[in-house]
Amino acid sequence: MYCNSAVPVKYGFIVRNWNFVQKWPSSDLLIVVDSASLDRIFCDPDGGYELPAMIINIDHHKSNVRFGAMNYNDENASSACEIIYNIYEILKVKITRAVAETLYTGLYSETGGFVYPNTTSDTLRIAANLVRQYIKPDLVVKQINAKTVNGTRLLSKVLATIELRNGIGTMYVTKKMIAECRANMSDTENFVSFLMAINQVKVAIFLREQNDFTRISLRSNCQIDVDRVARKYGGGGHRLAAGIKMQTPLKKAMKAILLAVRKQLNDINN
Ligand SMILES: [Mn+2]
Repeated sequence: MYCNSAVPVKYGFIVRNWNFVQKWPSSDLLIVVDSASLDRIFCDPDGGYELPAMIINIDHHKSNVRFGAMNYNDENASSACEIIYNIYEILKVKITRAVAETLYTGLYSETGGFVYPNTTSDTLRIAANLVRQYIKPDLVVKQINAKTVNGTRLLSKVLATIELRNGIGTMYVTKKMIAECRANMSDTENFVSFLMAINQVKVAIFLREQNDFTRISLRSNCQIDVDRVARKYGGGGHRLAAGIKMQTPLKKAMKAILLAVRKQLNDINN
């Protein structure tokens, strides 16, 4: 589901990835969404969490390790929301308007507004059904794309860091830039698409400075499999979009990732 924290539901908990879970009350059921492995959802993977007996794993990452007692994994689905819609259909559960908005948000966000190569006829069919029956897409999209002034100022600073070298585009954001604009790290969520939109860019690399590591987002235009590059550094994702949490400062991370991507591009061209 499209949420950034653990969400209590009627019979258990639904969690999405990005290491937000510190602890949860004991429950019988855990539904994990959009996370390739269980350690993606914990703040501290060695924290001795007491897991419920029943875990349901709903995901579309190729790298998913099937950690659930039930695994609904489909790497051809555009998004976890696409799989969830299918589950609703199979179970004949009525979709409420709030659920429809959530599902549409997931489809829209994960396909970059229905333009990334993961957009399939299934994705569009589901989106069409949601629009026909439940939602007004313009209102939902307006909410998704709403930007703060400070976030937009930050964007202009980040765009100014763009460099292009042989089809590889890089850009970065530092903690200082965020502080200067009084923005938040969450404002940078879709910035990488601006880099990927540049016509010469085959691979886009967006680095985000964190307290003691660097978060790297990778996007590919089809030629290289960025999931493979990311996995070398303990990250992962999809062939055309992947991420890494690199335990090095930004400059060092930039060097390492540039080298790895360049090597991958060379291997393909030779
Ligand atoms: Mn996803």
